[in-house]
Amino acid sequence: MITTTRRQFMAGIAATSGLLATRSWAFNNNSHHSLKPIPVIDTLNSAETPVRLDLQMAQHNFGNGTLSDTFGINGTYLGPIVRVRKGQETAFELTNKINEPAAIHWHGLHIPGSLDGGPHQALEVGATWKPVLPIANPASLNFYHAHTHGSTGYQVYQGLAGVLIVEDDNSLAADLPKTMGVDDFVLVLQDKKLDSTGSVVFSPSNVNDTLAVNGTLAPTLQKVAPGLVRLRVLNASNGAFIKLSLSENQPMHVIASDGGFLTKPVSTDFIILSPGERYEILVDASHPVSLMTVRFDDEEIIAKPGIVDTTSKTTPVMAVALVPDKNKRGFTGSLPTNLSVLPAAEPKAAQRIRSFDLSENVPQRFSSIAPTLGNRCYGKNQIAMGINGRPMDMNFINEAVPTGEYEIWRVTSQDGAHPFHIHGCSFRILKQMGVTPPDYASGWKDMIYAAPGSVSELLVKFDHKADSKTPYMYHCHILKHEDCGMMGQFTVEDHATPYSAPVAV
Ligand SMILES: [Cu+2]
Repeated sequence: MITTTRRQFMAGIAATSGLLATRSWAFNNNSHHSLKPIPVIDTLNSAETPVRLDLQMAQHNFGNGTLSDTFGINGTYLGPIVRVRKGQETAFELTNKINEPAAIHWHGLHIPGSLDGGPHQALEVGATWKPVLPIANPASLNFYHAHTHGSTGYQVYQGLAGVLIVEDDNSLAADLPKTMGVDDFVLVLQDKKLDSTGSVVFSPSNVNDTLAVNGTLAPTLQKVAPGLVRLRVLNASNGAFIKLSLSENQPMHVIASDGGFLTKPVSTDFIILSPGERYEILVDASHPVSLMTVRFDDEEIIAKPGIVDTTSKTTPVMAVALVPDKNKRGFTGSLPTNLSVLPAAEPKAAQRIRSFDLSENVPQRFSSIAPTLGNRCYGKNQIAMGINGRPMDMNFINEAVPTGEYEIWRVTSQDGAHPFHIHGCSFRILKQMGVTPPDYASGWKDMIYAAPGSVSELLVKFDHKADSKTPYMYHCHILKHEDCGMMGQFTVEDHATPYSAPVAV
């Protein structure tokens, strides 16, 4: 839920006095009249249950003074940050007050398929869903969002998305910045298209140059407590890959990936977040520093072993200056040495290998039935996309997986870089595009990129069940690809006979 107060806006302007001489991209490219802080998203604490989430029609001001038609969850755009505790059962109450069916999925949570909120669980208009979620994840940044068959891209873009933070004993005791809006910031990044009147409009096919952070277009300046600042970053874009770095290439310290803390901070010049990915980073804001963002679409990025190539494009689309303010009291500690204990990712533990080949085309016989499957494609002459030759079919189970057994999932792509996501689990990346992943991607993940001509492998185990009525999904997280059928379904059951549908040719 987003609300930008006049007080926050004025604070941003006040912070500029005396700082205009600072050499940073943000200051050189914006008049002080346009300086905008990062909006703080309201937090709902699971101590007050049920956690009520109302999906509603709205109009939202993205910070440019124009109202845009949106969907919001409790507010005018996006939903509140929901904070839950590991080990607690948390009751939710979701009501669909928009004008079309909508499913809400808990991306990242390890919960049974019956609670997962996938496309089989769309809420009809006016309906209420009361799931009680047993929180099993370690401390992590998760992403609840629309997952409605054929409409995921549209509904997420309109605002049906939010952050769910799991805390556990380790995270609560950790010596880390924890004061929201002072030394700890949630950043929900999304690219947006503006029409000639300044309204944000749905843009199904393209990736756009304007980035919104927490529902505000291109914030430019945030006052922070001097010292280490924690940024919890979610790329909630429909299709944009986002590279984050600091203005003078200072190191950023990655402390957590999709599924939780790394073992220790990993220092890096930059990170890349595909749509759906999350990272938490610590940034030294003892002195002003700007967070730079460069965006790529799936055709602009060039896969090279292990990582997408960022040399092809370097112009930032947004820079947010983090400016220390002595009046803000925040974290005074130093970089932690240990964050968590992760088990070794042991490929030998795997009992089988499954393969997933992602493609923007499917064989002719599936192209002809594609219009009956409820998938929605946006590209010119685009009829169906698929995995292993098959477009998403709500009535077809692609894989059957036994509970509690390690497997290697091998992910390849025939065209473009596809960020692959699996429901109901966290996994470990063994190989990303042929080589060991960057250290910051060595911990718990639920996203991996696949690119043509390379093999990516992950080690995964499912601890919860999903039957054929509410199976789990695996899919490309470029939402126009997911909506067009680049998705499949799998069940997880005790002692299941492992099954993979044959690759369709
Ligand atoms: Cu894709």
